[in-house]
Amino acid sequence: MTTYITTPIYYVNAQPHLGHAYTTIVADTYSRFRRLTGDTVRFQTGTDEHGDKIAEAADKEDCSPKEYVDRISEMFRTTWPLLDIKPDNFIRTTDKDHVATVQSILQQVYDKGDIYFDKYTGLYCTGCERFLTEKELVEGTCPDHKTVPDEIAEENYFFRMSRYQQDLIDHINANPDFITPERYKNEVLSFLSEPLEDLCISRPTSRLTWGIPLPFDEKFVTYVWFDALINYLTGIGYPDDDQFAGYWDVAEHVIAKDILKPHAIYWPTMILSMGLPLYKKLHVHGYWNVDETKMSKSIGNVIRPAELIEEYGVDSIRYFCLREMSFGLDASFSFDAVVARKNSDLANDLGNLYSRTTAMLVKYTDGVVPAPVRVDDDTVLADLAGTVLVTYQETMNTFQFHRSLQAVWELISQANKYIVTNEPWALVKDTERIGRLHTVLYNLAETLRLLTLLLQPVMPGTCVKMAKGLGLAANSPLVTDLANNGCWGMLAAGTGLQKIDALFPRMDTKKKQQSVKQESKKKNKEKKNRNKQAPETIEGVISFDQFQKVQLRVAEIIAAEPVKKSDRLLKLTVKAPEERVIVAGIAGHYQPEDLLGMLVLIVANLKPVKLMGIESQGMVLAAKVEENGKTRLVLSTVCAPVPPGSGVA
Ligand code: ME8
Repeated sequence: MTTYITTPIYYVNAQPHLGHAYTTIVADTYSRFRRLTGDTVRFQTGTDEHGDKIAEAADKEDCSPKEYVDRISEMFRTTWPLLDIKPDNFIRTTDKDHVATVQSILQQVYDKGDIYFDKYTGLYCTGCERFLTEKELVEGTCPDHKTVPDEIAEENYFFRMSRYQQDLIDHINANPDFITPERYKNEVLSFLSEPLEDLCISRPTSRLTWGIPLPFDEKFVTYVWFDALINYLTGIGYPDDDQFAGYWDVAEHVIAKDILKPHAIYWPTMILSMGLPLYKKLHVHGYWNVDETKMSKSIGNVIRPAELIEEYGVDSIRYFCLREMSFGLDASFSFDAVVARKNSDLANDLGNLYSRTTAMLVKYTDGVVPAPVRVDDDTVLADLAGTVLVTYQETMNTFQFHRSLQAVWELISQANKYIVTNEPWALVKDTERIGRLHTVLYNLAETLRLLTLLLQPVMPGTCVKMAKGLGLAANSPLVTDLANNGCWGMLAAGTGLQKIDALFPRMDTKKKQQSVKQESKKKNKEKKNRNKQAPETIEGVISFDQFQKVQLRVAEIIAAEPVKKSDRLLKLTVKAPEERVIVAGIAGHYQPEDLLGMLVLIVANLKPVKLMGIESQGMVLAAKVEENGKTRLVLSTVCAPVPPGSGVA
């Protein structure tokens, strides 16, 4: 099979930030995953270099647009290898062949009668590089750039987008996976339920010269979106290249929701006018926010990928991005969240499993993978690996990367438990149980091999190390061929291990504190301003390590009832994800029936205690408000639905 995956081509009016990095990591991960399954893959990214924004940015820097775009485009190009992102093609809209193809498409669409000349007055947002409708404005400003759009009246060329409105609606309805996640498909259909206006596709040279000249009127240049979207075709050799059709048939675009309309409406109608089949899929993700605001160059709250990599390492950042964001929803960036993921998921769970297993293999079987004995008696890891492999592939194919990683971590966590339950250190002391020891060690080594295979797309560098430690070449089919080796039992007994360094040394939280000092200083200041009564110092300070021992989870309340003879306690049955009972002192604050279905935060690893004869297995968190000498409790909850049992970072 063939895969063609693209990112947006980024504007070169500023340097790359984590938002750009995220989309490009997603496309890179997907392309690596499809390669694991045996596909021929083409992955394209690039830079969008024409238009008002770029001309303005060059002007500010006192250089020609060409000098300016060359410099910033290079910054994008050189950032991607730092993140282990390997595109097959990096396209620039100033490339000669792109310019020629845009002009020939414009001529074709014009000749067909789909472009006409007219007068137009509209509200133009330079940040978005497009006219906004009144409906899109929030209190008179662009919702993304928080600026008042300019009213512009001029004569221009228009593309008859409206002509293709019904065809597009029909296509979306007939192909439920055309735009995913579903919320974005619904957004587009809702937009299309109103008559579509035609699209202004030119700018007079009196206002802007930095663009591709219209082939049929040299007094105009092409509107930047009409130019930019065509990159998806020119990058694969449209129209003449032999490889074009093979890639175009399977084209998948990844974008964030800011550019949904150009991709889900302008682009398909342009393609329909050209007489080409529509792209296969549009994958839309949410925003990375900092302090609840979209990370954006115009707001200035950006996180630079290069700085993150230096501090935390490439693979920790790739993992963090994919694990922390539920594709389609917004996510919050914080340095603390990166450190927590690194220390807990990578150093503790994965790193420890790897180092414990390889250390035991070195100690108990001279660093050689033993042959399993009585395999049929012990299929716990093999069975779980089977289900994880299915979930992993389904979710990777549907861009639910956080779920793929959750599934892989189930296997890691089960394998860590497997070590504790099977006590290899005891087995080795008993000559009659050496066969059992060999089975246990084989199962653990095979789990590591499968983990190396499954984590390749997300953490390629780490997987090279993991493969090496298992005595396998980085390109061994055992760790790079999911189609043939994505099943249990492929690691050959007799494989000799090699020594490698720890995969993820725990993050020194002090060091991290230094580097994020500025951020926390700022936060502290804000906190103080918010609550003047907040104490200056906090008593009973605990370390980050101590805090990490507290397991916080999201739990769904599935039953609630008063506790007999108590006017303070309620007995709650929660799913977290296992069912458990928690006795909570919230009777005066909530009616039992109001609690059903609520997603609350609980401390999951408290030692059980008996309250009024009922064993309470945990504690529910609530805000404690002191008002007029009385205490009011308000349960802490999450602001969007999440599966019960989700961890709290
Ligand atoms: O729109 N969170 O370029 P652009 C997540 N040139 N993703 C983010 C993000 C954030 N806070 N900020 C940016 C353009 N992105 C056009 C595209 S395509 C034919 C032309 C990512 O530089 C995300 O992928 O403004 C978003 O869609 C893209 O950068 C916008 O990049």
